[in-house]
Amino acid sequence: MTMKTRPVTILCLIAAIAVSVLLAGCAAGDGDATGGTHKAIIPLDKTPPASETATAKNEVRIEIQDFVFKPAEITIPPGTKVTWINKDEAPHTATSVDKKFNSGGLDTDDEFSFVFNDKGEYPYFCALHPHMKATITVK
Ligand SMILES: [Cu+2]
Repeated sequence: MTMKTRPVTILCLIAAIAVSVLLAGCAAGDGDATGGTHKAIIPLDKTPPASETATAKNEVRIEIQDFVFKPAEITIPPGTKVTWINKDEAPHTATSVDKKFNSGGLDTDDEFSFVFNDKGEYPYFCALHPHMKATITVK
């Protein structure tokens, strides 16, 4: 009796091991595939902000005070970063006539920066007080 039962027990063990190896192999393969695609996406999202800040060579500040951009007319070389700061109690914007830039509403002491890389004339105004006009010339 003992001689007949042993081969059956061994066959059962081999079958059980084979099934568990197959299941484990499939599960591990799925995990690697999804993990790999997630990692590949992350670096692409981080590249644009770094290149924007790296292009600024000089920096100019324009104060908005008493409903006037000071200075209202400036000439700068390409690659200059212009920062507007609102020194009034009232909110203002720095809004490009040609829609090249738009600060949105700036409250007291709020700042907005834009890097001018291309030569040209950039007239702008305050969207809240359209009589406030100024121009940046890049050459
Ligand atoms: Cu204004």
